Amino acid sequence: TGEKAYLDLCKHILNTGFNRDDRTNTGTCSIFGYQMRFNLNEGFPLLTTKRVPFKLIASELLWFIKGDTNIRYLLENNNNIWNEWAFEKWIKSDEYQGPDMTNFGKRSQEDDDFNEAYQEQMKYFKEKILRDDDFSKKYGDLGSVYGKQWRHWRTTQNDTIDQLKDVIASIKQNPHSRRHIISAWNPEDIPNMALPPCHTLFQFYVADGKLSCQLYQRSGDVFLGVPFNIASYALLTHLIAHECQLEVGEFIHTLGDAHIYSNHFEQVNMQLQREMRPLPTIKLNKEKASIFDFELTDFELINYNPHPSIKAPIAV
Ligand code: DHF
Ligand code: TMP
Repeated sequence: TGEKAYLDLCKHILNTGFNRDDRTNTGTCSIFGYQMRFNLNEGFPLLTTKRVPFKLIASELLWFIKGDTNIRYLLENNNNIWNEWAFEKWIKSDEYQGPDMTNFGKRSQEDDDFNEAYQEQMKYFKEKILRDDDFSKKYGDLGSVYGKQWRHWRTTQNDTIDQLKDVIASIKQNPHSRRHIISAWNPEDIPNMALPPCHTLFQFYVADGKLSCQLYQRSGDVFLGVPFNIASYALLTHLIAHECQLEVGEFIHTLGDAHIYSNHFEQVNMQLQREMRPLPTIKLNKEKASIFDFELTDFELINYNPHPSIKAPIAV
């Protein structure tokens, strides 16, 4: 369990995975089907073998919980993790007049001159999202991604369903229900998303006064995305347990295609050589009853003393 489960996954992929091409043309080593368990009473599962930026995880989660899908909120919180997927929509639009940015993710890693031009366009894009309301509405929105499906799932009757609110109510009213499920996978809406949801479906379970959560993730970038996803769902479980006056149980992470990108092999091997340290703990502001009232300042991460961060390029 715990961080060891994550390091075991990395080793397992490197030892047994298939080398496969992928959508981003980066190449991956990949396996299909894997499960990790994190007992949330043994500490908060934020990796210690590299620094993982908790603030970015917390602000992304609050953005989902608000039902927001526009990167403006993330940028206001100095969170740049979703920029590339909004930027892509902008450079593909008729309004974009700058230098050719086709395939910017790969080209920016291989060509210094191109990277300089890309950084400049990205800086302009970010400033415009922050300052220009119309531009931000048009190009800051990632479409029907997580926040939309969690809080405003559209029905055939032209109503919306608030899955998050409904699940919290059902955990309170009928804790032993086997139907505490939230799905981000909306087949009809997939074409309207910047990226089809990677964390696809999750379920809650109550036993012995403890709340557990299991996530099915269809696709996992094990070096960059998965450490965020583990901490994000652990935090969500703490938040919902807090609101429902339950203790926390386990976070169970089930993965479909679990892959390490070929340009992350070196980083993973470096991380595998490091010793794990004790996990941090998390403290939530007790004055806030509802998860919908939480802000960044209501989380306190205690005793996080990780090894240094390890940089890696993200596949777009
Ligand atoms: N695409 C791919 N290829 N992999 C992903 O993990 C991914 N994740 C997305 C969107 N698209 C994706 C959303 N989540 C980072 C982490 C999570 C994430 C997006 C990006 C990331 O780059 N993490 C860096 C630090 C970033 C920073 O400090 O700004 C890291 O080292 O953990
Ligand atoms: P795909 O849509 O072709 O599967 O590409 C999505 C990539 O993003 C894949 O490498 C998985 C990764 N990813 C995560 O690992 N976690 C996340 O939360 C998100 C949004 C993406």
